[in-house]
Amino acid sequence: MASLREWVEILWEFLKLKPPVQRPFNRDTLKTVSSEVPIILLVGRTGSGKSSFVKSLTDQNVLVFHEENPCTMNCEVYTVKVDFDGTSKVFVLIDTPGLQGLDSKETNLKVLEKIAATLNDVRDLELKLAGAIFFHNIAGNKRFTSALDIFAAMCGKEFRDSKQVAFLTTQWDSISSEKSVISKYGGYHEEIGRRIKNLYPEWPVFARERDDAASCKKVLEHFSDLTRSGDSLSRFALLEEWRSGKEDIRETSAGRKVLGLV
Ligand SMILES: Nc1nc2c(ncn2[C@@H]2O[C@H](COP(=O)(O)OP(=O)(O)O)[C@@H](O)[C@H]2O)c(=O)[nH]1
Ligand SMILES: [Mg+2]
Repeated sequence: MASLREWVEILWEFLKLKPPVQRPFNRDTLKTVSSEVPIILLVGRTGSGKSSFVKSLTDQNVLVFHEENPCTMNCEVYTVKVDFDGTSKVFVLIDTPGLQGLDSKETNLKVLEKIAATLNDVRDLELKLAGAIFFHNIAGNKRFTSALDIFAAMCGKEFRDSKQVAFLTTQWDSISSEKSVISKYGGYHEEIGRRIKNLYPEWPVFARERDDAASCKKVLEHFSDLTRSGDSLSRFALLEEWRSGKEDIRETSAGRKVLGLV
């Protein structure tokens, strides 16, 4: 007969083995969405805070990066409800697998493939892409240009040169325990802002001081204010090029950027 302690251990093992709550397939989530709901693509290196951004806005089970779970290898589609001064607004966020350095060609191509396939579902269901956010973890690798170049190629000139793209720096709290870290590190924040403005003058630059919902809302507010005219997805280069190139990701501008061909 097992002792109480052994029973507790058996129960604990059982709980640990319990599979996480199944989320609907991305396409099933998208089928529930009306065409008015802004859909936003989240892109950046692994560990840049994409999944945490979603997690701070929802009770759903969101996989965030840690040692046992190094990276999400699939796009995940989430519907989130955000409250703006008493009015709630629904957004769809597409969490994507992390881009890697330029030497991880195969991984980066896989990431592009997953993004193209998910956006193709969005297009099939006649939904529109309201925008894309590029994430940069300021406490991590300061050189973000390779992932940013891949992202820029993915968007294509027309989409990229619009206000539909935002640049978001994250995890300011991890470099300082002081309150109001942005004001302390404001110099660096402004420097990034200047660099981005030189490259892509239309993009707003936001900062997440800490992993909270308020900083996510500020960013999403930008997209909810945009008047979405026309079919923005047809201007998103990765999807258009992928479709016209018989679904060969290597033939897209972003694929060629990953392969070092441009
Ligand atoms: N201190 C701090 N940690 C954060 C913040 N945002 C994310 N993290 C942590 O950074 C790690 C990577 O975040 P994750 O969202 O999984 O990155 P992803 O790979 O881009 O999806 C996780 O361990 C998070 O808990 C933040 O604003 N502050
Ligand atoms: Mg993630």
